[in-house]
Amino acid sequence: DQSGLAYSVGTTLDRFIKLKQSDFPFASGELSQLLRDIALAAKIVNRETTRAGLSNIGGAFGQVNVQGEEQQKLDVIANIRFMRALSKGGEVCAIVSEEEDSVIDLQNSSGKYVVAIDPLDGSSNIDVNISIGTIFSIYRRKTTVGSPILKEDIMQAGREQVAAGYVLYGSSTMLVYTTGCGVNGFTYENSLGEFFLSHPDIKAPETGQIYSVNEGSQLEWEQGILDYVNQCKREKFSARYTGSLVADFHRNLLKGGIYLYPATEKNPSGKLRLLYEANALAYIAEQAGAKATDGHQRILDIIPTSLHQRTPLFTGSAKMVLEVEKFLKASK
Ligand code: AHM
Ligand code: MG
Repeated sequence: DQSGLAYSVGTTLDRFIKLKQSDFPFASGELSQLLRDIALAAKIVNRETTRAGLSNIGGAFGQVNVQGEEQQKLDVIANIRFMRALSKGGEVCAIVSEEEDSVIDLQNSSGKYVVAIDPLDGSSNIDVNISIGTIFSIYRRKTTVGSPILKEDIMQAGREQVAAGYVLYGSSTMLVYTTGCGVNGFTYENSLGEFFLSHPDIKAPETGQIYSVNEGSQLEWEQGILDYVNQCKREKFSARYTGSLVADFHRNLLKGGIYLYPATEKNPSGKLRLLYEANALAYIAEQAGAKATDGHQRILDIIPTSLHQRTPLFTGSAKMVLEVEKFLKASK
């Protein structure tokens, strides 16, 4: 990486993106611009998030989204902000969002990219001041630029992603992303309004001592999950679960650990959505040397069949993910 000399901890996100553009041999700068558009929307959502308690925009909006869940006001706001950023930029031709029933075809004749996004994940945490996140995946469209959007542009396997990332609105706000050349994390400096490189080339520990799962669903788990979690307990691992996927994923990525959302009676295919939750995190996990599977196969190899498709998700330190797969197999 020839640009390696030109950036270091403290480099701004803008500068980093520019320097990294040379990683794409045919890049015309559109992907870079798209990443900048996302970063700008993230700053706006960060602003709305930090003052949510004050301006009375937290709380249920009274509407129900596609999955039948209560939509929070901030979800709606975040969705609007990201939609606006993605549609105004000109690089994107179609958007899939957790908050929208169907594909948004931007009718943008020059847009090369398709974006799948969960604008504000972990929304049950908004009102109680716990971390929330944005998750995004970027794909190159399959069909010719300028032609109508087809199913094959949208229903791409996760391994086709050209970039993916998340924003964690936590004790600090961070943007973590990959374009397939490792994972880098940027921390937001409020007073300057900039993201700065704080976590260059993130590598997940090979194993860890944290497991993150909603144990309230234990009676609904299949035997293999129960066996694995009992094993974690015998090894005296710590249980850590915020109910915000991005926060739980981020912690385990840095410290070593595993996040599990298995199939349950209520959600026989798990709860999380393949297109705009699992795929992005799976790509980041793999780029950091971690793993992500549905218990049997790589998340990135799943060919989606519907927009809001769900999948079980096991992601985190490589050895731990392999271990849970072993337990699942053994219990069959
Ligand atoms: P959301 O998209 O409605 O916010 O749901 C996704 C969230 C994840 O962030 C989190 O890991 C999970 O749902 C928690 O679900 P549960 O409350 O069933 O444990
Ligand atoms: Mg979500």
